[in-house]
Amino acid sequence: PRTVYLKDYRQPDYLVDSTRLRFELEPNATLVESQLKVRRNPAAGEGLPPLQLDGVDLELLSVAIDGVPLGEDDYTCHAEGLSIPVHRAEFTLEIRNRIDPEGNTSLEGLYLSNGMYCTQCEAEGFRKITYYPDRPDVMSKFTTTIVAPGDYPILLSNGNEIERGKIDGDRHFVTWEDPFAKPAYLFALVAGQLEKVEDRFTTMSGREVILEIYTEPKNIHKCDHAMRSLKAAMRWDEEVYGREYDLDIFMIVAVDHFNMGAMENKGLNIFNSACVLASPETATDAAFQRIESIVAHEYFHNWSGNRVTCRDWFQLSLKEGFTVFRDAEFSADMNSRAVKRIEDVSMLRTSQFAEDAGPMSHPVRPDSYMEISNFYTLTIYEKGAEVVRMIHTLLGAQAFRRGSDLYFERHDGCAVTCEDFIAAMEDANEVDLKQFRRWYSQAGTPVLEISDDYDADSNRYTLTVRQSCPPSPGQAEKLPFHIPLKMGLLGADGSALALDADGKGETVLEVTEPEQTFTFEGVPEQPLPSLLRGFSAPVKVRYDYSPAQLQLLMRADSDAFNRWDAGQRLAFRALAQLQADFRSGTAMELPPELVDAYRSVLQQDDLDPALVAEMLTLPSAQTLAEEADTIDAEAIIASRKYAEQALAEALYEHLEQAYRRLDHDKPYRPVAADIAQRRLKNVALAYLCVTEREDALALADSQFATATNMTDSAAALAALVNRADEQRAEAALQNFYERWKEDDQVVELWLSLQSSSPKRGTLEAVRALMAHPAFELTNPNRVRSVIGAFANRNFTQFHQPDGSGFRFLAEQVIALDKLNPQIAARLVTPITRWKKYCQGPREQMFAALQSVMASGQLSADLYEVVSKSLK
Ligand code: BAL
Ligand code: ZN
Repeated sequence: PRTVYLKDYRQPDYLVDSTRLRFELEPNATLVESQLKVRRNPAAGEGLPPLQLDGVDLELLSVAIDGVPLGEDDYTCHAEGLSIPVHRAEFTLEIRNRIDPEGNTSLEGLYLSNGMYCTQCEAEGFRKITYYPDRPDVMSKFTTTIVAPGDYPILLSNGNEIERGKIDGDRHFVTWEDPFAKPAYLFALVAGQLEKVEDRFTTMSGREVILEIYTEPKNIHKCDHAMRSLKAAMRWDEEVYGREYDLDIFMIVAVDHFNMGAMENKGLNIFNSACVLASPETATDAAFQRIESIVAHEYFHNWSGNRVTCRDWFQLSLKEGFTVFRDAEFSADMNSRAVKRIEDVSMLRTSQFAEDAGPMSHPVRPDSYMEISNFYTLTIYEKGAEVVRMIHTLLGAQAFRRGSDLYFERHDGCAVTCEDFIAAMEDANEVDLKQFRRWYSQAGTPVLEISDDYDADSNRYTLTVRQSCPPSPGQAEKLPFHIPLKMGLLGADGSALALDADGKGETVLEVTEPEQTFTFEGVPEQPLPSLLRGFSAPVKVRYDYSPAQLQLLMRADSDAFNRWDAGQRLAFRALAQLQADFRSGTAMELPPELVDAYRSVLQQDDLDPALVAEMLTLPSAQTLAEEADTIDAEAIIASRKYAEQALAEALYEHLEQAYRRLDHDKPYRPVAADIAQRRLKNVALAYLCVTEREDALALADSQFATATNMTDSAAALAALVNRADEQRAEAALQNFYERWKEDDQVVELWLSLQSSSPKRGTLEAVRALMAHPAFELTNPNRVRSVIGAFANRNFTQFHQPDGSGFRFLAEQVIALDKLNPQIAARLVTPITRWKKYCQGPREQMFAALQSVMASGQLSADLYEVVSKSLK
């Protein structure tokens, strides 16, 4: 495969003012007719170079220019598209081609999912539908006619419906017109036997918009939450960003076979069923919250992505980082702000930091790629969102809004760059973000080493901050970043100390130098610094806190995020010591301060129960692995297991009280206060069951038998699967499956609970699940629920010392690559991090990765990841 470089970007030679498409749907032979009004791009230079169109896996039937058919010698058709000589600066191009939706298992382009036609075009899927300049800076007005037999009653595309009717015999058609110019990646088509839930939304200017959610008939009762979330998101975007919806109709369709979570096609969002369908009986709180945030994310793209789109795919974070920031703020407003932040930061620290330190490390705006699908990463999305958040922190909410207003106004209808986004922020506020731009171009996670000094005679306190950033592929040396370091100071009793004469209790230090000192005058006592409040920058902070200082921060910091973070640091210290003990063969013993700290968290009645739940949760094995210089999986597993057991035993009565105190009979509502209660209740239950005591398992049995919502039911099942004996766990699993086997989303939960269980999810059990009728290698959700859950969420079984987990993953990746390269390339990730492991697993992972490379012709997707990881 070829490498594409940002530095080679050139404007498109030709523009497409309008695109008319006509589809005659047939499972194996869909006819696609296109009519493009093409025009030489005056900004691209002189002369009339050949028109280059992208096209993959297409059967070309005919080409005509201005109504005159071209012969086969009049153009060149190659594996990646068509090259057509051009003689006029403006012309109409007509192309007919055939495609095979049924045979399309890559789930890019047009394909069939449970008999429903649907599309996925981002990033480069449109070229699997027809020949086209498939690049985001070619924006065109689309009109789409879909012709299908009568057993496909619902025919949808982007924009507004303008015509429908019957054709010969049994067939019918619908024509859709999208008045907004868009790149091909935002095109969508759906056809099937679908039912819909309908609602209305009145926009801030008083326009009425029709809202429709389509699903298979059996799921029609699962759309209410998505509809509620959609309306909340529409209102929020008006209130917070001044953005109004622009078409008369907004549609969402749920699809079972989908590579991503969802897709923001103009006016016709297509969703992975798992990210849109929910009912209290079948979906957990986590699923409800995920749906709320993804529905909002896709809706927000209508402005940050569709109205203003990306010039090229190197700019992907322009729309994704900004939109993730927008959806995170929306979720924070809808739920507990602190808990949302903790969840996002946990994920970033565990998975994005690992990506940033691994072989696929890349800047938020990459310089090159082989296959763009590999760059839908945590770095582009989550770190990209952190970069936007830092601008928000540096400028403040009002100035940020001025910047976003200018950005939308200046670039409406255009395909632009990350540079344009920053420039709008600068121009609207007369600020200089020159150095800040390095966040877009430099990869790796910066480290802040912080030390301090207090001079009691002068009441002067100084903080010294040193920043560094480890090398990453292609970037040995890094220049200093511009880092917002939000902080405050605590006195010995935990009260906030004033940072200046005005009594300010919190500030944002702007770290810009390799080493920098910040001085605070008039500090009356030796302070305790609370650093990087709210995780104000995606960096690692090293400061030598004592256990007592961490306990004080846990108890008294005004920043809820840092209270949690102090607890994590305390747990980290303890777990690091336990790992050292394990390695040296010393008996493990939990430091009493960790037990004390967790006990007082359980006793603090004024805390949000969701925050308590987070504070009681030990750093995951994956997080410990990310933090380690060399990963010793055995020591990590042993230390965590020991710590969990010791905490559960030491705090048993407190946990039981917490469990019993929380309301068990409330009718289900997916609202923050109730979610928080259920979360704490179920964290307590999980801890109690760690002891494997009969009275704890009896609580799980009872909760499992009486639960009226999936959150409680799944938590009880997980406790039994992870802690009860074989027979008891099996009985619960059987019972659950019999009850829910017709429900796809619940079956996926059932699969993933088993695959991710350290006790039940052995490799043998995972192979057995793959032989279960519920498993399907062509369905990404099933693959993620079984193979993905095993490799990413079952640290214990995946890292078995014999290396069998790694070999298994390699086998599955090889098989999957032939069906769905995007999924294969994503799934291989855990073994690409071989360099960080100690010798045994390092060699085993490397060998597994080599076996993938040696297995034959790899897709471009998989080849890029594997070849970069073997280096
Ligand atoms: N654009 C791909 C799906 C998403 O990020 O919304
Ligand atoms: Zn997105």
